[in-house]
Parts: sequence; structure tokens; C-alpha cells
Amino acid sequence: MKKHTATEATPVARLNTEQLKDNIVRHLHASLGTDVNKASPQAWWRATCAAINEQVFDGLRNTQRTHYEKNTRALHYFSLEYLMGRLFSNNLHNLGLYDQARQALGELGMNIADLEDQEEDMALGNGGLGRLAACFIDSLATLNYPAIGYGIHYEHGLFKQSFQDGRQIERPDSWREYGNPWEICRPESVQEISVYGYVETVYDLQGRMKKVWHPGRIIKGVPWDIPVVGYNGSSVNVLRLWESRASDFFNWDVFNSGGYIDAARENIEAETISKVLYPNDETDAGKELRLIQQYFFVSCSLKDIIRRYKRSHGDDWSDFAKQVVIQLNDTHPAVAIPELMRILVDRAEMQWDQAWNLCQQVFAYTNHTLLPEALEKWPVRLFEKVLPRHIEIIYEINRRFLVEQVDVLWPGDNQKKRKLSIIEEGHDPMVRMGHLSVVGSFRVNGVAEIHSTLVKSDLFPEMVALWPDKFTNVTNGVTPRRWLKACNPRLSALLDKQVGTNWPTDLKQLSKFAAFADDPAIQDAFMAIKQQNKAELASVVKKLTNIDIDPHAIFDIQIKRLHEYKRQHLNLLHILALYRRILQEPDYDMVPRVFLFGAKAAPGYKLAKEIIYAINKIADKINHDKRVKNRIKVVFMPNYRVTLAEKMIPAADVSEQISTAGKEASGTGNMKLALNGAVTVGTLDGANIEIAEEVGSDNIAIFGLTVDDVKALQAKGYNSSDYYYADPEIKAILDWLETDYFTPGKPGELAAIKRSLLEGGDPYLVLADFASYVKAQEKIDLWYRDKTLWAKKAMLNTASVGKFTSDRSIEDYVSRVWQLQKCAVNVK
Ligand code: Z2T
Repeated sequence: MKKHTATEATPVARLNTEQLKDNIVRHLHASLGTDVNKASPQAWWRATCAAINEQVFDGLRNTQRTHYEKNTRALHYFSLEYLMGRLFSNNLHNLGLYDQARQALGELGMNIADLEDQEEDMALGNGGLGRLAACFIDSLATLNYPAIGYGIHYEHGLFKQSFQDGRQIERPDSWREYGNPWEICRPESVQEISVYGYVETVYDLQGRMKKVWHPGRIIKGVPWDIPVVGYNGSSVNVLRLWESRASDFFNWDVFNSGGYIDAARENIEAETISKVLYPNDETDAGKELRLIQQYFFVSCSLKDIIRRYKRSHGDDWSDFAKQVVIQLNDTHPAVAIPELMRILVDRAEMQWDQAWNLCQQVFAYTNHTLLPEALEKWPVRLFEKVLPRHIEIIYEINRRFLVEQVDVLWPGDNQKKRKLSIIEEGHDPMVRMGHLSVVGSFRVNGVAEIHSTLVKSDLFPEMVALWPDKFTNVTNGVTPRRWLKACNPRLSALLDKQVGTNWPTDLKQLSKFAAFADDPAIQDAFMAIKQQNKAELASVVKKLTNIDIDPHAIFDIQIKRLHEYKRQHLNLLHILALYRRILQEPDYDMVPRVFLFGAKAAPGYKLAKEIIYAINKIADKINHDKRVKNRIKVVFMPNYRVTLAEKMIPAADVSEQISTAGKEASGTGNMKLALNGAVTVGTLDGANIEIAEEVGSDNIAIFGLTVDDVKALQAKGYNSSDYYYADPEIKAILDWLETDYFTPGKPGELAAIKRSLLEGGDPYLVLADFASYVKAQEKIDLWYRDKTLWAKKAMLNTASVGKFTSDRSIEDYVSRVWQLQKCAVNVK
């Protein structure tokens, strides 16, 4: 038989247009029960998905067989969130079939873009953390690393957002209401997990103490597999998502004793577990159901991993840490640590030390934030109720940690013990999941250089003293397949021509594009593409908001979850400053600008919702004010999500990355926007710092306080009202918010922002950074007036951000954390 390598093997056969046409029509008949004359766009989309899946499943079988035969070490990515977006064009691009499919559908009388719009976003995540997981599994498959993603099969993903009189309304998202073509149910791999109940202490014949957990409830986990197609005929990996169901044998027993209704209620409760994604991105919900969600998917996943391991190793655990590495995506899945201990000690009857040793070789933990309100803590009494055995195990992990580690380095130092303890003392004691994650992992990483530095210096300094080598950095990245090739086909074609076609898997190739930054013909081509992308976005804006925007204006874009620390209100204050200048000076000279926002607020986050309301009200006023003469337009795009990002990012001139220094762990939208030729206005925070290093200070507008400045200002005592009284522009703008100018007849409706900045003490230093922000924006205005200068800066952004491919992030994880081998897939 022919020998295959990763590059020459094509685990997925390439089809030509004719074959694809045949397959689509065949599925229209055989799978959809319709025909070419009466099929709806939805049926065409499904038939095409089925045709794509024939190729996907070939690749999946080849990959799974190869991994099984070679018995490779594999990464197991544990994440509560995967923000996948749509998979139709992604899978076609990664299979190398997009152009054939477009042509095939065209010849069948269908427009591929219309079919793409049939698909609901798979929005099983909140924002950056969930989208990062999606980019990582794309890169893992592309790079041929054996890996599986584990998570929850939420019935409802992140809520759908609309506006009613400018206020955010949330509606449920039902992404699989009519079935999802990409998922495969695997009933043969169901798992059962336990919650509640009590722990009994028993003694065996040798007099050894044993703990027996008598669960109160048993729940079934049903796995759904989503194939993850690597780019260019590489591996097809799996994302395995667990759906909760009532366990038949446990609950329906009650039926016999006349407890039919009770049994039915228990069923409903079991099925509630995977019902809905918690919509808070950086606040700890602290709810019982959330803890059960975490434990449910972690326990199912560990059992799945162990079942697979035992298939080849039986009860011999000695190779487990060689075969298995588990990455914890933040602390959300950290209960995996006591769960694996429970399985090893209680079930496999392993000695504690040996079990702990194994655990510490298997887990690695990524921290995604320093915000105190996002650092997970669970009340001990909740743990006792839901996971009575796990809390005992956590106590024992903690006891040994304090005695064997902390007390050895700091003998008798009780203050250190209080600070480092996994259990936070108080009248309501808490389990600190960050501490547990650090103690139980062999590696801990932050997601950008500055963030990893702060994780060490500010969050876990004593842990660094105990384990200096545990801590590392892996700067985030984004997949250039989705975030350039698929979403920006025009720019992709130009890049293919100028730097060759290898950039999707070797993004540093883009640096060759810098050689054309002064070439007038290429500048024109580049700017013409931006212009077309902007015109396309303008028609999307018109359709969604009925607002007319001029594609020749600067498109200034801020897209991210709504948060005080991300400072959408700083952007808003700048808009108000411009508006006020125009009113005071009717001929105020500025390049026309469209400010576009996209953001969802967590439903319970009051001030975030007030900021959305204020942006909408102010937009309405400015957009209809004739005196503005279209110099400013403000658009709040409803229901921002992956699919909308794919339309906005290619059309951006300016990228707003304006968080308070030290607060944004990394950011990933910043990378996507720069890659598509937007110039960043940003603080020295998160990955902005590394973007600035790559693009150079001429090609980015940096402003504001640095991390050190912020610390110094807060140490000396920050008084926001100083800025209010010292700067007449700030004062006028904030006072404006209290009038009824933007909300006729209802003064004070926008006052919440002013209150938070003055009475609230302006915790994110908006007023301190305002003047510097306005200057950076003036620089942008000046730069944009010179078309060649701007083209050069934009092009150099695209050319310089090759570092931020998620392929590089994955290679960093492989060498610093996972120690995986690439595995070429054999074709059969
Ligand atoms: C999230 O999206 C992020 C951090 C979180 O901390 C939670 C969520 Cl849902 C618990 C973001 C960071 O804010 C962002 O800076 C980073 O780029 C992203 O995670 C991926 O690392």
C-alpha cells in the first residue's frame, strides 16, 4: 500500500463540480424528499450539507481509525463554551471545495450566499473565551494534532438580542430547532453521572477506611459529535458535546411506588442541566445549576477518556499521563481535578499520593481574566450538597498542600496559609477554583505577555514562589481560515496573488505583502477591496437598522461584549465631544466617520444595559440632526455574533481596543481587525501591546495610561471629579447626559453613565484617559486624509500580524504544555 504523509495524504477526497452537483441533487431526493423544482432554500442548504458531510465523514473515519491504530497521546480540551458560528462555508473552505460548491450550486440555479444564510449560528459561548476554543480546535485539526474538544450540548446558546425603544431585549436562541446537519448523536457512548446524596465511611476486612458516596440522583449524558475539519485535507477531529437526560433506571423506579409525577419532575430537572448557556461572560453566576453543569460535562468527559484508555490498557494506569493531557479553559471545568482524584482513589483504589501524582501530570490551566468578579468561588455548603465526596477530596488536597508545600516554604506563617488556602475562610466559606486549578495543574498560562506577567505578579505571586516553572504564557491567536480566507474573499485573492497561496497555514507569509505597501497599484487594489467590503456592510446596515451610511466615511468599529472595563462609554464620550464641536462650530472640519458598535450585555448587568440604551438614543439624535451633515453616523448593530463579525471585520478602517490597561487579558477581535487591514486605536493592554510591537508605532494609535500608570494613579488616589471640573468639554458632555436632549421629555434617562463616572468613582478611569483618547482619534483623522498614507498603514497591519494565527498559539501550547506529536492520517 502507498505510504501517506500529512501533506500528501488527502483523508478527504476532492470532488469536482459535476460530482458535487450529483451529490447535492441525490440528497435533495434521498435525504430531503424533494426535487430541484420545488426545493426551498432551506432544503437546498440541507442537501448541500449532506453532500459536504459525505466528505467530512470520510475524513472523520480515517482520522479516528489512524488515532486508534497509532494509539497516540491526545489533547483533551475542556471548555464550557464553544462559539462555533456557522460551519457551512468553513467546512467547504477547509475541504478545499468552496469554489466547486459555489459553481455547482450556481449551475443548479442557486446562490451560495443565500444558502449560507439558512444556517443558524452555533453560539454555544459568550465571547472571546468561547471563540478562542473554536479557533483552537480548527488549528489542532489543521496541524494534525490528535485532540478532542469536550463541552455541553446546550439546547439554547447565547440569547438573541433586539432593541425596543433602544433597550436590549433578549430572546431564546434555538439553534437546532429544525435539526442541525453537522452533529452526530452517539447513543452507544452514553455515560451516567451522579450528584447529591451523602458519603458513608466504611472499613474493609483489613480495617482500612473507605469512603462510599451514595448519590441522590443519577443523570445520563448523551454525546453529540461535531466533526472539526482541518484545512487542506488534514485531520477531521471531534468536538464532543454532552446533553443531559434523565437516567431511566434510576428515576422511573419511583414510578412503581406511585411516584409518577415525582419521577416526571426529576426527569425535567435532569434535562434542565444542558438547557441553556449562562450568558455572563466575566461574572461568576454562583448558581447551583451552573455548578451541576460544570460537574456534569467534566464527569462525562473523564469517564469517556478513561473508557477509551482502558480499551487498550485495561486496569494498568501507568501510561495514563503519557496518553492523556487535559487543558482547562479557565476554572469553569476545574472540578475535573477532584473528580479524577475520586475516580482514582475511590473507584480504582489507588493510593492518594500516586493518584495525586497522576492528576498533576494530566491537568493544565489557562487563566483568562484578572477581574475579581470573574474569579470563581463556590460556597462550601453548595459543594457539600451537590458533590459531598468532592468537597472532602478538596479538603484533603488543601490540607496536604498547606502542610507539605506552604508550611515548608513559610513555616508557621498563618497569613500565607490563609491567602493560599483553597478554602476561603469566613462566615460563608468558599472554594477558590483558581487556587485549586493552580495546585492541581502542571502548567498555568495567561493569554498575552502582559497578562501572564500580571497573573504571576498580582494574582498568584506565592504560587510562583512555590512552583516557578509552572507558569508560562501563550499569546492568543485566531484562525486565518475563518477570519481572513472565508470572510474576506477579495483580500484573500489579492494576497494569493502577491504573497502566494500558503498564507492560510503559514501566516508569516503575509510579511511579504509589506513590500507592496508603497506600490500605488497595490495600494489602489487594497483600498478598492476595502471600499467594496464597506459598501457591502452598508447594505447590511441598511437592512438591519434602516440607517444610511456612506461607504466613503471612516468605518470605526467596536465589537465585543459590553463591559465597563472595555469602555464602550469612552467611545461614546468621544462621539459626544465631536457632536458638540459640530454644534458649536458648524463648519467643524473632520473626516466623516461612521461609528459602528456590536455588543451584547449580560441580562443582569444594569449599567451595561444603560450604556446600550445611551448609545442607541444618542445615535438616533445625531443621525437625524441635519446640522451634522453626515459627518457623524452612529450605528448599534443588533444581535452581534460570529456571523455579523464576519461581515463587519473586513469593512473596518479603525479598530477600537480601548480597555483600561491591565483589564483585558488579551483580546482576539483586535487580531482579526488588524489582519483585515484596520488600524487600531488602543491602550497598552492585552495583546494590543504585542500587536503594536509587530506593526510598529507608525501603524497604530496608542493612547492612555499604561498598567504602571494605572497602578500609580490608583495608589495615589484617583479622583474622577478633578477631571470633570478641570476639563470644560468633559463637564459639558456629562451634564448633557442629564438633560432631556437625547430623550425628549424624559430628563435623566441617560444619567447612569455620569453617575458611575462621578459618584461611582469611575473605576475604569474613563475620564483619566479621555483627553489622550481624543488626541489619538485626531491622529486617525489626520492620517485618513492622506489616502496613500492610510493605505500604507492599513496594508502594513495586514502584513505584520502573522504572529496572531491560532496555529502559532497551538504550537506554543504543544511545546510549552502539551508535548504532542503530529499524526499523519492514513487513508483507506
Ligand atoms: C471571556 O470571554 C474572557 C475571559 C473570561 O474570564 C471569561 C470569558 Cl467568557 C473568565 C476573554 C477575555 O476577556 C479576553 O481578553 C480574551 O481574549 C479571551 O477571553 C480569550 O482568552
